[in-house]
Amino acid sequence: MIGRKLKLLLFLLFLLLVGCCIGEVSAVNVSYDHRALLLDGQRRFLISGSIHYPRSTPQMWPDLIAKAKKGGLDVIQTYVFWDVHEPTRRSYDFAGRYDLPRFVQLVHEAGLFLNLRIGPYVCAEWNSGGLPVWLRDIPGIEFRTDNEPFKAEMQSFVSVVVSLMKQHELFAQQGGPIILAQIENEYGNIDAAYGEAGKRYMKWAASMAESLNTGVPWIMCQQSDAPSFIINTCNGFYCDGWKPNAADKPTMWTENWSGWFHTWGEALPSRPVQDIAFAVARFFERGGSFQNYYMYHGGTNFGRTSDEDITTSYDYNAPLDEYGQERQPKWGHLKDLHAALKLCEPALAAVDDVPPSLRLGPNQEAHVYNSSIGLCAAFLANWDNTSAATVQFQGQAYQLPAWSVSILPDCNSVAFNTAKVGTQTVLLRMQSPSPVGRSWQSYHEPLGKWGGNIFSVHSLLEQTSTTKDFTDYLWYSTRLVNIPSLDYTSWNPALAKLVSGLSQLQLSWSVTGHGAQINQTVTLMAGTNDIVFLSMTTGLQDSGAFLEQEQAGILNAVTLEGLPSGVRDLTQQLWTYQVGLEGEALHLYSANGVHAVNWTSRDNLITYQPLVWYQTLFDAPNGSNPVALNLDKMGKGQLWVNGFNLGRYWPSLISQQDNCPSTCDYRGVYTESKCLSQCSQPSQQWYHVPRQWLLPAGNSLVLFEEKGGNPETVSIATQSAHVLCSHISEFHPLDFRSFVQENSSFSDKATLRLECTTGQQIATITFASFGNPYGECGNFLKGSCHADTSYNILNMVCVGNQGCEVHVSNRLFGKDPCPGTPKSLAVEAACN
Ligand SMILES: *[C@@H]1O[C@H](CO)[C@@H](O)[C@H](O)[C@H]1NC(C)=O
Ligand SMILES: *[C@@H]1O[C@H](CO)[C@@H](O)[C@H](O)[C@H]1NC(C)=O
Ligand SMILES: *[C@@H]1O[C@H](CO)[C@@H](O)[C@H](O)[C@H]1NC(C)=O
Ligand SMILES: *[C@@H]1O[C@H](CO)[C@@H](O)[C@H](O)[C@H]1NC(C)=O
Ligand SMILES: *[C@@H]1O[C@H](CO)[C@@H](O)[C@H](O)[C@H]1NC(C)=O
Ligand SMILES: *[C@@H]1O[C@H](CO)[C@@H](O)[C@H](O)[C@H]1NC(C)=O
Ligand SMILES: *[C@@H]1O[C@H](CO)[C@@H](O)[C@H](O)[C@H]1NC(C)=O
Ligand SMILES: CC(=O)N[C@H]1CO[C@H](CO)[C@@H](O)[C@@H]1O
Repeated sequence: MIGRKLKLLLFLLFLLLVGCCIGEVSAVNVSYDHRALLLDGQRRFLISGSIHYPRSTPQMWPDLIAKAKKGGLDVIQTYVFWDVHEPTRRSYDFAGRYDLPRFVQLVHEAGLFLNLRIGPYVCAEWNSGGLPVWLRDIPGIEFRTDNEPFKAEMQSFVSVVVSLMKQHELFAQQGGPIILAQIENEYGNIDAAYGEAGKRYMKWAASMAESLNTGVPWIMCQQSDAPSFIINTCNGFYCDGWKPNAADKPTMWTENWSGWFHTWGEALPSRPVQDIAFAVARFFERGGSFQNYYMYHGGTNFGRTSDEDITTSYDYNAPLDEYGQERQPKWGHLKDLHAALKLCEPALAAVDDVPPSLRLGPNQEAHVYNSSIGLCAAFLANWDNTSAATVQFQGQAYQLPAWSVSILPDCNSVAFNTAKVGTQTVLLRMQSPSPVGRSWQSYHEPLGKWGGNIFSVHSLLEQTSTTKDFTDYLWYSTRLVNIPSLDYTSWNPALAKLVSGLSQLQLSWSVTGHGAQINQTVTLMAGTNDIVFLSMTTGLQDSGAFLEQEQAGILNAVTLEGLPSGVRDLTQQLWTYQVGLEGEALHLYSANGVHAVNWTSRDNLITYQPLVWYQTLFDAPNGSNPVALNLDKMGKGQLWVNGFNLGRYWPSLISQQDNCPSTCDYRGVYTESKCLSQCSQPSQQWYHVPRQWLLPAGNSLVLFEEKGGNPETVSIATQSAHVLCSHISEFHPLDFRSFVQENSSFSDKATLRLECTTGQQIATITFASFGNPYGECGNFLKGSCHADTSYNILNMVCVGNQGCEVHVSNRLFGKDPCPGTPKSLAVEAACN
C-alpha cells in the first residue's frame, strides 16, 4: 500500500520538476483558487524568502540566490525601494546595487519565482520606509491617504517600475519569474488614523495597481478589508489559523519573521530554528499555501539607508547571515523542512478543502490531507510548550516532542519533525583580527560654519526640511552678546552636541528620542559667546501614520537660564545654519576629495576628540572569506572604503544589560525579546566590507568620528567556521528511510556530518561522546554512558579533512557501551 503510494508520489514529483523547467523559458499563467496559487492551472504550495537587493552587492546576488535555491526555496521576495530609485523627482537610478531588473533576471536564471513588493511604501527598517524625502516639498502633500499629490507621485513610480519589468519581460505571463506583486504595505496597521480617506486611498491603490495589467495577482499584507480582486495576506511570527477575507482566496503568509532587526543600544535578537520550523509546518498544516521568510538574507544597511535607530547590520538572524554564509543549523534544518513539505505538495494540492482538526490529545492534533486519488499527507502537532507527547494515529504510536510538528508525507512515516535538528551547528568567528592601518592621518572638521551656503533666520528650523536628508548633520549657531560675568547657566532643550565659547570649547554629547529635552550646563565668558549646536540624525522613522510630519533637529525652544536677568529665550534669536559637514562637501572619502585638506600625520594624530576625519590605506585579507572591520573601541560615525559608504557605526552605545537569558528555550510562543544575546556589549562591533569593493592592496578607509576614538584600535578580519557541532541519535526516531532515495534532498539522519568552510579543514576534535552526552554546542558534557573509543574514531575519520561523515552504530565504536539505553553521538570539532 505504502509502496504504491510512494511510486505515485515520486512520479508526480517528477512531473512537477519537468513543469518547473519548462516554466523557465515560457510564459506561466498565474491565477489562484481558495487553496493556493495556480501556476498554469496547477495548485502550488510555495516556499519564499526575502532578499533585498540593495542590502548586498550585485556580485553577491548569484550566490545568495543559489543558496536560497539549495535551501529549498521556490520564490524570492523583495521590496522595491522608491527613495533610492527616484532620488530626485522624475530622475531614476537602477544601477549597481539598485539594478532591480538584473536582480529579477538572476532569480529567473536560477529557476526561481519572484514576489515583487512595490509598495511603494515599504517600512523595512529603511530610511523613511522608502518614501523619498523630496515628497515632503510637494505643496499640500499627505502621505498614504486619499491625497491627490501623493497619489500622483505614487502612481507615477509604481507605473515606472511595472513598465521597467514589462520592458525586460519579467512578469510570468511574459515568460519571466514575477508571479505576484504587492501594492501598499501593512496599511491595515495605520488606516484607522485616516478614517474614510484611508479607505478610499486603499481602494484607489488596489484599482490603480490592477489597472497596470501585470497579468499576475496583486496582494496586500495586513489589510483585512482588501477588495475582492486583491489577495490579503498575513505577516507575523505565526500565521496558522489566519484566514483571508474571502472564501475564494488562498491563505498566504508574506512575512514570517525569521528573526528580528537589531536596534542601536539593544541586545541582539535571534529566533530558534525549531520554533520557526514549527510555525511554518503549522501554517501549511492548517491550510496555508505560500510562506515567506522575512528575511532569508537580511544583509547590510549600507550608507544612510537604515531608518531611525536600526543598526547597519540587517542580519536579522536569517538563514543566510549578513555576509551571505549559511547560518547553521537554521539554514539546513529549514532545508530539511522544505524537502518534507515538497513531498506533501501533491497531496495538499489534491485536497480541495482544508481538513478539520483531528484531536489526538489535549494539546495535540492532526490534519490529514487524504485525497480521492490515493495521495495522503498528514501533520501531527503538539503545541504543549513543555512536554513531549505520544499520540496514536492510524493505529500507530508517534512520539511528538514539545512544541513540534511531525510531517508524514504518506500519512504513515515521519519524514521530519520540527524539533529534531539533524543539521550541524556551525559557530562562525572573525578569525585573527589585525590592525587595519599602519599610517592613520586625521583632520579636524571645522566647528559650526565652514562654507558659503550659510544662511540665517530668526527661528529654529526643522532639520529634515532644511537638509533634505542629503546629510545627517545640521549646524545651528547663534551669538550671545553682553553676557555679564557669572557662575554658570543651563540650557533647555537642545539636541546632540554643544560647543560654547569663542576661544574655549566645551563639548558634550546627548542622545535623545522624540520630544526629549536636554538640560545642559554651560560655561559662558563675559562679553560675546557663540553658541553652536550640531544636530545629527540616524535615519528617518519608517512606520506609523503621518510620516510627512515627522520632525528632527532642535525644535520648539532654546532657553538660557541662570542669568541675573532671568530666563532668556533664544528661540527667536538670529540662528545661522550650515547644512552638512565640510568633509562631506569636499568628498574627503573619495580618491579625489582626499587631497582637498591637509591631514595631520601619524605623529600628530588627533585621538579621542569629537568630529575628526581619519584616513588610512590597507591591504585586503587573503582568501575569499567575508571581510569585516572591528570598530568596538570607536565612538559613533560613518565609514567609507574606496569611496563606498559602509554605513553608520555606533559601538560606543552599549546594549542593555540584564535581559539576555543564559539559554534559549525554543518551546512556547516566540517574541522578539525572548532569545536576546550580547547584553552589555557594543550594539554593533563588526562592519561588513564586501569583497567586491576591495582591491588586493592599497584600499582607502575613511572614518568620520563624531564622539571620539583612536582609529589605531580598528582591526580587520575574515569570517569562517571555527567550531562545528553535531548531536545525532543512533536509532534516529525518524523513520523516513522509505523516502530516502539515492539522491533525495534528505540527509540520512543517522549519519553525523561535519563540514568546515571551503579552504579550511577539521583541525581537532574537541569533544566526542557516543553514549548519552548532553548540553549544547560549545558546552557538551559526557553522560553516564560513554564509549571510550569515541574520541579516537572521530579523530581518525575527521581530522585533516574539510568534512567527514560518520554512520552512527554500536559496531563503529567497538561495542554497545550501555545496552538497553538509547544512545546518541555528540561531537565538537574545530576548523582552521
Ligand atoms: C489562466 O488560468 C486560469 C485558471 O486555470 C484560467 O481560467 C485562465 O483562462 C487562464 N488564462 C490564460 C490566459 O490562459
Ligand atoms: C484515506 O482515505 C482512505 C479511503 O477513504 C482510507 O482508507 C484511509 O484510511 C484514509 N487515510 C487516512 C490516514 O485517514
Ligand atoms: C534643568 O536643570 C536645572 C538645574 O538642575 C533645574 O532646576 C531645572 O528644573 C532643569 N530643567 C528641566 C527642564 O529639566
Ligand atoms: C596645506 O598646507 C600647505 C602648506 O602649509 C598650504 O600651502 C596649503 O594651502 C594647505 N592646503 C589646504 C587645503 O589647506
Ligand atoms: C597573503 O598571501 C601572500 C602570498 O601568500 C603573503 O605574502 C601575504 O603575507 C598574505 N597577506 C596576509 C595579509 O596574510
Ligand atoms: C505555556 O503555556 C501556558 C498555557 O498556555 C502558559 O501559561 C505558559 O506561560 C506557557 N509557557 C511558556 C514557557 O511559554
Ligand atoms: C545520483 O548521483 C550520482 C552521482 O552524482 C549519479 O551517478 C547517479 O546517476 C544519481 N542517481 C539517480 C537515481 O539520479
Ligand atoms: C498575524 C500575526 O501573527 N501577528 C503577530 C505578529 O507578531 C506580533 C509580535 O509577536 C504579534 O503581536 C502579532 O499578533
